[in-house]
Amino acid sequence: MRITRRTALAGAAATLAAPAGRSLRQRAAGKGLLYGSAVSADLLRTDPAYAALVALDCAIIVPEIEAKWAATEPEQGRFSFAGLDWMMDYARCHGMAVRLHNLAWGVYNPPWLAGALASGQAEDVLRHHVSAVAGRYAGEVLAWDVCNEPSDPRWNQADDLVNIGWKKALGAGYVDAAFAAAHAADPNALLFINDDLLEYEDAASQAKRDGYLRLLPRLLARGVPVQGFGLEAHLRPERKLAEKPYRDFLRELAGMGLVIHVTELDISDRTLPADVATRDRALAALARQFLDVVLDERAVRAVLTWGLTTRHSWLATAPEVARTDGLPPRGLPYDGLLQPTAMWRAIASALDHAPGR
Ligand code: 9MR
Repeated sequence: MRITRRTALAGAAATLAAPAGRSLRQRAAGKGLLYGSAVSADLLRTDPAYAALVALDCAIIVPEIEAKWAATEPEQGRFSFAGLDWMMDYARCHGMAVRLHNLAWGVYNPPWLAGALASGQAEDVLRHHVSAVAGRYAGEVLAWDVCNEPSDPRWNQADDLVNIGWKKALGAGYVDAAFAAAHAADPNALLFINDDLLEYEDAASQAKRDGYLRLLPRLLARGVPVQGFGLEAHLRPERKLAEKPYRDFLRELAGMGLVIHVTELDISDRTLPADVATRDRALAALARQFLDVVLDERAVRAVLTWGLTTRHSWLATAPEVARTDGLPPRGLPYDGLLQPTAMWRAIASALDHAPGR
């Protein structure tokens, strides 16, 4: 179904469970920020109450799946753009910006890709894919996650890059090749590296921050067009945030001229007690603590949660983040019944208290 102004308005008219007062979108806009969420084209089409909340609160969306390799090039040279085309249309009708995710990652790749990378075609395959996918939406996209989760200190790689298929085939230069192809295909999109597990006090997070402070200057010095850094922020209440080192890290990124987006904020309540009030207090406190630190940095221009409601979220299903007692998770702005959570209120309040930019 193509989206028209009429269907867009019908969605917005569906019963809203949203809190009275200003939406997250409006609160963010007042500070020169974009608030938004990861979304699914299928769910936007089939769940009108969810779609109405997205239309209300989001000024920016990112497809959770639709722009990944397995979705866009399921067979070599055969591209599939139905989901993404629909989503770009949806964003245009609702006046939303779009982030697209992603162009080079070690996960959610189609089965044919490993063989193609191993058989010496890697550079052609990468260039062809990036030019077809990023080229199709050129001029319409605010930001592309070009390389997703390229660094992982647990692999202890001298070049700070995790050894995925792209690196095995092309060496560390796969990052250069991906960014060059993305820039050629869509010179207007901001090109990002996006990564997780950067915010804690533990040695792994510290090593990862240090790794990026080595890697990024090297990339920039050789002219790789990295323009943004995405902080995934899949937070865990049992791990302590490294407030000061994290602030310093963000300052360093800003000092390199990078735009920063919070790209995938959510909180796993897996280790919290069952009691809803206790859980909500912990989730709200952590969301607020994290956002207060991050929003103090003026290079941060967008905050996206990885989903708007736990009705549709990996927090409910993925074994590494879901609760073991089967209770529905609460670490997103709306619960499974689309009622605003304590996290909605924490995000709203953090936006209200953020310095303008
Ligand atoms: O939430 C996404 C899940 O539905 C997919 O199955 C999975 C594999 O594509 O990716 C999940 O999203 C991930 C994102 O793309 C990158 N950062 C971590 C996210 C959660 O695993």
